[in-house]
Amino acid sequence: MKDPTEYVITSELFNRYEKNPILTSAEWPYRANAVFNAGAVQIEDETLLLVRVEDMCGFSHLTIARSKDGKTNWKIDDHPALKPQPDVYPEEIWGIEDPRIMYMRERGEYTITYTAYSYGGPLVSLAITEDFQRFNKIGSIMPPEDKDASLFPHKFNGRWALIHRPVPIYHAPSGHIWISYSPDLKHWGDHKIIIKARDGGWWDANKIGLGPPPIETDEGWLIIYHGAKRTASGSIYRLGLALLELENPEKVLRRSSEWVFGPRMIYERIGDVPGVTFPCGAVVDKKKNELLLYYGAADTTMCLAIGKIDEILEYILSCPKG
Ligand code: BMA
Repeated sequence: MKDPTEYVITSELFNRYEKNPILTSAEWPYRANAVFNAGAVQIEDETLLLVRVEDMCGFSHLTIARSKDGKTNWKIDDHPALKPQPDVYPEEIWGIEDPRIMYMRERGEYTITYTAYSYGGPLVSLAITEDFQRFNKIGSIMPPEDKDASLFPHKFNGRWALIHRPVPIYHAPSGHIWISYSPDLKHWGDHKIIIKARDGGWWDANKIGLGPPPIETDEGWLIIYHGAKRTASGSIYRLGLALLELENPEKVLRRSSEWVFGPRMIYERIGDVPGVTFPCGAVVDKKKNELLLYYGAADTTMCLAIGKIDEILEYILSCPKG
């Protein structure tokens, strides 16, 4: 039998870092089952990952790892930055997962939207920090079932905007990408679907969700989203692209028909949940024209893939109108 890595398609827009995985539970400073689905942000000369760590009870918390080049020599905190606090936030009873980090220019603060795993199912929670040392948990902002959420970095017509993925009871399990608005980051309304899951045999049929937070480019907001295609042996989590209008992110300018990244390597195909590539964070290095995509592989390790920003934009601009 051939090694599945021999089937790697070389024309993918994102190239895997040759030393993947970049973080595993083996080098964690304390006992952990898996480290994956990290949020990412560049702060001055340092890349900060807020890593989802699954403990040996099955619950997740979030711990910081830092690196100068975003690839090697990760300094991992020996304690969680954010942990479930079900006594104060009952919705965190079964853990907190999958953070997306956004710097809010006007406020000079970072927002962290994450999944709180409540009795009623996963929901969207928000925490705010200036320095990644002290965190102000705002609490839940969307009821279950809802996840894959990120804020935009500024207001639109006086309101903050949130991308998220509620799961409806009709046609379940399914879910489209929605946008909602708030005057104060607490009260949300004006909910609208912006990107629909496709149907039938598509790679992004039935269930899609935002990957990293929206990335501001000259052409529009670049959206990297996942599609979960159901198969006889579980779902395959692959990634596609969309482009939203800068002034009005409800307007989808382009959307890729094909996926641009998906599980191929052994570390993406074998793990606690096989066949999963799941990014919650990306860092743009404008000088190098690079987009560093940080993704969880098989719900087990943290990996990195790198794309050229101009190639990614050229590709999405060649895709069908949204
Ligand atoms: C999604 C999320 C992710 C996870 C993925 C694959 O629904 O819960 O945290 O990586 O499933 O298990």
